Amino acid sequence: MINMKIASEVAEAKSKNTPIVALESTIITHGMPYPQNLEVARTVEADIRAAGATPATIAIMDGTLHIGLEDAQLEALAQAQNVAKLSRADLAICMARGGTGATTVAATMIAAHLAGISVFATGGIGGVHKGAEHSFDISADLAELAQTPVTVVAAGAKAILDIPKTLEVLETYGVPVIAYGQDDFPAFWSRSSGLAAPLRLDSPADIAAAQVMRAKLGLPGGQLVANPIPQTDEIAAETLGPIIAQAQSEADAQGISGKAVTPFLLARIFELTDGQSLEANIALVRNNARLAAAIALEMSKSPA
Ligand code: PSU
Ligand code: MN
Repeated sequence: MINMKIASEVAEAKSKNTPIVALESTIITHGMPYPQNLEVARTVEADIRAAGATPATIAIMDGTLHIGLEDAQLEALAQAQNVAKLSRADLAICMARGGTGATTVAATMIAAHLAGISVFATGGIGGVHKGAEHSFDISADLAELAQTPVTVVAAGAKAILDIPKTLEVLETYGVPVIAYGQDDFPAFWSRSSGLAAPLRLDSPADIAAAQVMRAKLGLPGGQLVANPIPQTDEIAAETLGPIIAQAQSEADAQGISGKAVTPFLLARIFELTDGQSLEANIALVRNNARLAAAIALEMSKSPA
């Protein structure tokens, strides 16, 4: 038996087989500054409810795996300092020691699957970092997508990553990378990365049917749905390019490595864009939450 607490709202949705959307907590603790992080966490949950699904924000608190957080827990997490950032490698140790930690995409997928939730919305996934040919910095999110059957809705991969290499690794791992409603693979703050996505689907029903078919075929793993940021909220790639390059060279100069890289880059880009990157980030997470709810709704009609 694992120490898992399913929030009452989520438990009710499960028993009625109504749609549920999992949400990660690293975006709250390491991806955005307080108090905007708390506001976003609440708003995204509200978006999912408005779309007819139940949100389940996932985190480890005092050794318990929480599937769905009460508002007071969300508030505590948003303000907490030095929270662990948990991925596949450190989830078990944190729980075994009674610790507290925020879940990345990889750890959230593991937890969602344990709780019987098959759709998850986030901002962007981790991927292959620029310079990975030297640093070997490849997010555990990619290997997770290859083995855990959860559909992850993200706005593509952040432009802080090496997008061509990220797509190559996903292809090697056999992860379906599906652009939603367009041909191009989106680049988080921008609608296009300039690269075509390997696959394209135009409806939540098709995305749900694809995941169900994967399970029927006995194929492990999930799918990455790459949902472009709404047009009105995007930041042009040309504007961001030099800023990302500056943040990256600062990270290199300061010897930032491992888990610290992504949070460092996000925080620097936030400062260097005077908060504009955060506005875009909020808009795209909300957009992803709405699409994830629509996919979850379709999945609840045809359980695998
Ligand atoms: N995307 C965001 N904000 C974030 C992250 C992704 O817009 O905070 C987090 C996710 O939790 C993702 C993690 O799983 O960064 C990737 O970290 P790393 O690159 O260290 O694997
Ligand atoms: Mn990494």
